[in-house]
Amino acid sequence: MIAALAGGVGGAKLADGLARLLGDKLSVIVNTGDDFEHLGLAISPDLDTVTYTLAGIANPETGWGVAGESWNALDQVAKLGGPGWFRLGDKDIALHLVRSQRLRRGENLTAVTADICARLGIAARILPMTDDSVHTLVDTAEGPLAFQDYFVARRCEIPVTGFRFAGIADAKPSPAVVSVLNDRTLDAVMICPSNPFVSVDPILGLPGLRDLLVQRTCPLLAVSPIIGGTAVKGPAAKMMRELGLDVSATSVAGHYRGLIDGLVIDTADAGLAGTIEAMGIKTLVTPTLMKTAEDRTVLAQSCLDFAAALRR
Ligand code: FO1
Repeated sequence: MIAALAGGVGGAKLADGLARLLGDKLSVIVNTGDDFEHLGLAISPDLDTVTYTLAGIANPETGWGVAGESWNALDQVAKLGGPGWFRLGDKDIALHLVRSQRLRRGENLTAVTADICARLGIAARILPMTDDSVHTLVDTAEGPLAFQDYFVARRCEIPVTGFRFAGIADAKPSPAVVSVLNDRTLDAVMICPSNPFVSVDPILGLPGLRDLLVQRTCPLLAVSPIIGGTAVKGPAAKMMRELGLDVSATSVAGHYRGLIDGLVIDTADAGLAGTIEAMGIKTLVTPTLMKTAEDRTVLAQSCLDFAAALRR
């Protein structure tokens, strides 16, 4: 049994590699700090990205949304004076409609997600980190921005000064997440190559979650989302720079220091292994860029082998 912590596109790719190898022996715990209500619909961007990716229907160009989309509904929304900045495709809207209706009827996000995953033929368990509301706020010189306003509407252009997760103090990890992390048969926990600040920190910041990880009896490893001084996708590198950090796998190691046993870094960063090992973190140097489906399974297998070596 393996648990993976994931956010958006990069995390979903490794989760997909793990899912191809492990099937129902994998639980993916997903960030919901990006969730928001839009056009009256409950949108869970990271859950959607992981779900579509594991279902094999993700849009290969964007990484988010559904492959082969049409945009009739959104075009009509814009024509009627509604917001067109957040791109909801016709197929994608179906998921938001079904989820929103079921949440309104009183089901929780974990149950709704499980049913949608079953209907899409996904064997792995995809678990929202919480059934409670947590909203990531990005602090900027212009004041705090809601995450999607920062990410999509403002295209991550405005420099960040920090992050907050509104509601997190009153949120709980879902019972399913607690049960996975408490499972004594768990072989490893893996932090996918997701943005440490806005994808992984909301998960780690849930009350009690870090304690569950500290009490684990299996190795905890992370995969660096920074390769050769840059992020493969998304604003992680830009955020590091704006926060005054060195843009490197070493900073990722520093971020997770005291929590992880091992860090997987790219061959481009082989020269950093010594510094990271000196922090007390075992290091695996291997290709981490996932361009093809095979890259995903190869990296997933390397992570499983690394975890097995850390167990010994
Ligand atoms: N990301 C964008 O950059 N532009 C969009 O218009 C957009 C729409 C969208 C719709 C549904 C969904 O599930 C995700 C969507 N994303 C979009 C991705 C998403 O906002 C981000 O990737 C995550 O929040 C960051 O992990």
